[in-house]
Amino acid sequence: MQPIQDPEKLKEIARLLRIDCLKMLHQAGCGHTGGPLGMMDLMVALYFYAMRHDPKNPHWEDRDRFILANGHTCPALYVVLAYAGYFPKEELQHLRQLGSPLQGHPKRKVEWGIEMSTGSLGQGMSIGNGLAMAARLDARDFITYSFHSDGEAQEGMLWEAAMTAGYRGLDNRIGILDDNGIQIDGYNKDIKDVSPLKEKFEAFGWLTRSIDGNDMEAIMAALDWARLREGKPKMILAKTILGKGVSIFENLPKYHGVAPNDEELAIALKELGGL
Ligand SMILES: Cc1ncc(C[n+]2csc(CCOP(=O)(O)OP(=O)(O)O)c2C)c(N)n1
Repeated sequence: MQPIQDPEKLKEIARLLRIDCLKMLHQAGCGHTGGPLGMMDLMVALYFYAMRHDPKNPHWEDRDRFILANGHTCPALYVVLAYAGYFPKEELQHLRQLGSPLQGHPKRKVEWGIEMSTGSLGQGMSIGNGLAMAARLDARDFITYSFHSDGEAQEGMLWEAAMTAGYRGLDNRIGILDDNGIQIDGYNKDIKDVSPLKEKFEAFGWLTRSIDGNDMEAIMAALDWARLREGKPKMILAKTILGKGVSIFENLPKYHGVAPNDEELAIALKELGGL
């Protein structure tokens, strides 16, 4: 796919995909709303600006790989993949239905752009390392991106793998961590504060960059930075707002894992200009 260079176009795609995401969740009657809305700007920048991929050739050996380690936020991944053309948009209506490939957590289906089954938090970092090491062994120049969350950063497994990536200097590896301060049971600071993430990743051998993860220009600059730096894995620490774009969801832990009801959907669509 040709990268979209205009941040205004990317912002518009993010707005449209927030609407698709909410409609899909409303139709399903269950699923995660807050995380996907918060990370949508990052996902749009990844798939329409930064990553090398071709929806018409999903098995392309040299495609960049994307692993959604915080698998519960897959509604964001599904709308991005449908918009990119990996599968028909109508399939979004079948989210979480029996028999649909679009389950509540990603199930691997490379033809549809879903690189790996995820959902058990912490595993995605190791999967990313494996792909990055395979690229090295095969002398391929694809980049492996993995997406993480602050709640996930409470998992020990994430840190074991982060240590490996640093130790091996996996510079073909880019992480993005959605730091929205919220997890399933409330605010991280009231449960187990994972800060300072920057110092922790740096101590484990990563280069880091902290950004506002809802600022499209900042996201694009950070992805450029990450692609150009050599010698170490790179982690983009993105502060986002859970539920971004819909005032009644923003920053409220309740919306970590519930779908919008009729009334909430109406308010959300009005605010996002989706009516
Ligand atoms: C190993 C593991 N333990 C527990 C869970 C249950 N779980 C699902 S989402 C979640 C909270 C994750 O926090 P975060 O991703 O920061 O939440 P969000 O930003 O999406 O609100 C938990 C504990 C899980 N998926 N995997």
